[in-house]
Amino acid sequence: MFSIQPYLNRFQATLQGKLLSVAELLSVAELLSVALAICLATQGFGQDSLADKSWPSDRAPQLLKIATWNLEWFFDDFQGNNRSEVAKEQSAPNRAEWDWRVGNFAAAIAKFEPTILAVQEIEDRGVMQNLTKVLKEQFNLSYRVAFIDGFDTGTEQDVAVIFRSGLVELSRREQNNSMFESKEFYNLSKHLITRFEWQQADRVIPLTLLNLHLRATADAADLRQKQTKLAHEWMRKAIERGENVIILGDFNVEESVGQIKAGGDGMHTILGLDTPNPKDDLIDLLEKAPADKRRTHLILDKQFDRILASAGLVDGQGGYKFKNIEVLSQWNIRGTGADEDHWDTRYTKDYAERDLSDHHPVMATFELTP
Ligand SMILES: [Ca+2]
Ligand SMILES: [Ca+2]
Ligand SMILES: [Ca+2]
Ligand SMILES: [Ca+2]
Repeated sequence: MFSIQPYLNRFQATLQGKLLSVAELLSVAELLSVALAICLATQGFGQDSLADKSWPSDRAPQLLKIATWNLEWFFDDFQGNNRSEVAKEQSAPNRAEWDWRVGNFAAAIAKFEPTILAVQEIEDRGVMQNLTKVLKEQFNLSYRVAFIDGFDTGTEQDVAVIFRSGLVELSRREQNNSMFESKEFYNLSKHLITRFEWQQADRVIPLTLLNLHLRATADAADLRQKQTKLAHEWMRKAIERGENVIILGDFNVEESVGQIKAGGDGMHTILGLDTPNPKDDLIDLLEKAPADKRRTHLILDKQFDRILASAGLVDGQGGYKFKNIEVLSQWNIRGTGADEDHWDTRYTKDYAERDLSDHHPVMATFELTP
């Protein structure tokens, strides 16, 4: 009987031979890239070394302006991509209302021109692209969007970052199993890590930024505390090594500047003050705002929105030195004053009077050190 098997075997052997040689080639390439990585690592990848002279990083801006703003249910009028009832309810009621919001947020952002703006309560990448399109077309400001879909299926809210320059990497992190089983941590469904690098002469200035939206309401303090523990743990080693780290966003914390204490609402934890090593501590920049200008909420007398920085960004060792922090309520409040009824009139208030969000933008400015 004729059998095809020997031919098949020969074919397979030939194929394997070829695959093997491809695999061998690959492993040589891999070895080379590992060797290259080791060379780069021994040269150092820090602030004072240039990893690759052929591809300098984006030019370091003289003023690095880093802002955070909770855009309050920044959801477009298309509900076909929403599943949860609350997401549908909170979406813009129609295209005209959505265009109004996008246009007015863009106009506000154009007033303070942040290098990096971390945002919370946004629907998805698409709404951020709506915003950056208007920033470009109407205000001639180029921003790009950094976004990774999160896991808050209840609200469908996400966080994102828009930026003028410098982005080289973005990611999200997860707890490992031992962390999960310890019950000391609580998942951060809304977070984004972005890494930036800027070039100043022969120096590369890196920055790792963690944008957070923590659990809301006073009774969630226990969960929020566990979320802050996770956030700090993720950044701890980088802070210890003296790298430039910023954690910012809507922390929803009840603790105001000056009221922070161990076992409180998470501020003590996220600032690294629970760990004995002072090298993993961060600085709450809102402390440096005038005492009567720290409120970040439109309706509540709260300081929910914070920007925390590693020591090198305050003393200037990191390539940028902290200059000032401002709560920019003037670009959020419109008309004659803050709308006390904002939560009930977000889409019905007179356009001339209507405020943009229930949170104000907060911006920290850093100056390039010579
Ligand atoms: Ca939608
Ligand atoms: Ca979403
Ligand atoms: Ca510490
Ligand atoms: Ca108003």
